[in-house]
Amino acid sequence: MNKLTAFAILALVVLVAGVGALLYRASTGSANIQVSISSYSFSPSNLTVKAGTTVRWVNFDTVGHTVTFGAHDDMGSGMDSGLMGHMGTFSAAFTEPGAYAYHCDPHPYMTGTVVVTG
Ligand SMILES: [Cu+2]
Repeated sequence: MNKLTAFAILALVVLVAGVGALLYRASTGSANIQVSISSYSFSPSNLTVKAGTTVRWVNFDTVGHTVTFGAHDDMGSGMDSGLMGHMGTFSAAFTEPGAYAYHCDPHPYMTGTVVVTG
């Protein structure tokens, strides 16, 4: 095989890999955004994402936390992660534009907002 053929094959492999990666991304939706929970706070606590984005929370604390949407005194009004232990995760897809406030149920002073833009 001459050098030109080898280069053509290499270029084709790179192209196929690139297209494959794009298709994979398209099939799994928009980019995922991560919110860290550590030292009793959400980081970033205020997040703006485009509609269709999946946000993933990861609890780096050894203490259990929740990601609970809606008011603290109005349980059941929205999504709730349930208690997440160390390295526990919770993912939520945001499809409708709006501002979504959440807090940690055991520690209501832990608050955050996800703003979804169209
Ligand atoms: Cu908490």
